[in-house]
Amino acid sequence: MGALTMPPLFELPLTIAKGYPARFEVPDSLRSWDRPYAGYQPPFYESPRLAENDRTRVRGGWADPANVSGEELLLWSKSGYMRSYEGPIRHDPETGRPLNPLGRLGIAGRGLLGKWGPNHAADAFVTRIGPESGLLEVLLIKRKSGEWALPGGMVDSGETAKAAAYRELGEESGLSMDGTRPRLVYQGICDGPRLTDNAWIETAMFHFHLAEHSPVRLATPRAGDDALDVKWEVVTPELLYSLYANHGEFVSMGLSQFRALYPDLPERVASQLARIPHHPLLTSFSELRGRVGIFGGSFDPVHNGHLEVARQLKTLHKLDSVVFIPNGQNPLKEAATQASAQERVQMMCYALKDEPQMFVSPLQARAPGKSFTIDMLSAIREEVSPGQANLFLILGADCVKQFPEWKKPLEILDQVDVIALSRAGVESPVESLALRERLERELGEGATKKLLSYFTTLDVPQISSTSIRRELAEGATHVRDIPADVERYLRARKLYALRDSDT
Ligand code: RP5
Repeated sequence: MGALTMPPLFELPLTIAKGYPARFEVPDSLRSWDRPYAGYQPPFYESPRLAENDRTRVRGGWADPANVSGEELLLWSKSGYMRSYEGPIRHDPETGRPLNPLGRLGIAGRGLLGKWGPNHAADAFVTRIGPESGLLEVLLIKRKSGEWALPGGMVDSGETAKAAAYRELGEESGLSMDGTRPRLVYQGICDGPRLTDNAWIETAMFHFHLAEHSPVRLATPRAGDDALDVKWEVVTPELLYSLYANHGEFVSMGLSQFRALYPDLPERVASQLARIPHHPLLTSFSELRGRVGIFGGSFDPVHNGHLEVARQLKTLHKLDSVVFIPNGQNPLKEAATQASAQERVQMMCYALKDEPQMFVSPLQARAPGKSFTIDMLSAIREEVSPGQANLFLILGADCVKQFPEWKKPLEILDQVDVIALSRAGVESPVESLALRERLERELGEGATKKLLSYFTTLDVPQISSTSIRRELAEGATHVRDIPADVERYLRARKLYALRDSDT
């Protein structure tokens, strides 16, 4: 059977929870809050359970009050009381209500979710090599809806996400993970039937892999709390598609990182995992090992030239993985015809879905305003030490020329190796003696040597995002040089097209 492809996060059809009114239908091209949509009139819905559990009126209540003023909601996100993994929270300019980072979902209010804005959850992705199957198995619980899911639940007030993952796992499966160190796989928004325009679920998913000698590997799980049943199940592509919400995507993300972490898996498991769709979204660097290429840029949109550069560098420099990091953008300054940072990450997810060991990080896309390379690298270094991974920063010739003007260039060179690029057949400024002398004057001899030590000339086609945007704006019916899934996505969203008639 051919490999099934896992759609990147949040391109799943939105489901709807019991009791909710029908969602106001939103075309993909008007999903983003950046695009004006005068006719948008979603129904307002809040379950009566929220008022019954109002924390300001009921002891132990888990819901925010309904009548919080716009000013107060703004204050909650300014003070950090309301906090999102996805970056700064946007608010509706009229009501002050927090706006779902996924865009318009067709229902206003909080639905069944207690908190305005992010409702924090934690999920446990527990794996073992099955004693009988000899294959990788995942622990699943049956939700009340009858769907199978990863064990997980809402984070209690004052509790950390990691503690919640341990607790939920214990409550729902009876298994205690003491002694097994989990790895953070994903932090961010989670699809599901309960999401609305003003309230959403964000989860932190932790991977517990039970080693051969772990006593828990052979323990029998017992369903508890709100789980109807619990089981170990061999991981297959079909299983992933059947799981609750986008838990299947979380599993595929976890396994993509797991493969990068354990390249020497037993052969049966390696061929089992080769059938699992690759999920390139990487929200934590802690799982990476070895030689890691860091490829920043605007990728507006990503095209085949970017992919070819990454493929060639991966082979030439024996990189274990390449992480693309689309740069951020101030949402207030976004031009109407440019893709938002979130959309550029999404396009990259499509572009990399058949490129195992290539990932896309939303690190910069989630950072507000202008973000500097040194800050990005320091954030990465907080998660992955030099002993764990060697970072190779991939820089085009123009960036090399400007490098001395960057913020803290010498510190950058302390943190990483640099792969300076030029294209075959074009005389590169990087090769010119004048440039080398200027760099030596401005950076010193040792730093210049480091900057140019992996200088690489590649034979890649000349493709530019600017000309792709121009072609689209001029109404081209087919654009060469971008992956088909990226083209499908940007057309559905009407990105880069003239949009006068949309609103
Ligand atoms: C999902 O809802 C999260 O991934 C988490 O598993 C779950 C939390 O909700 P409850 O299980 O508490 O309903 O979206």
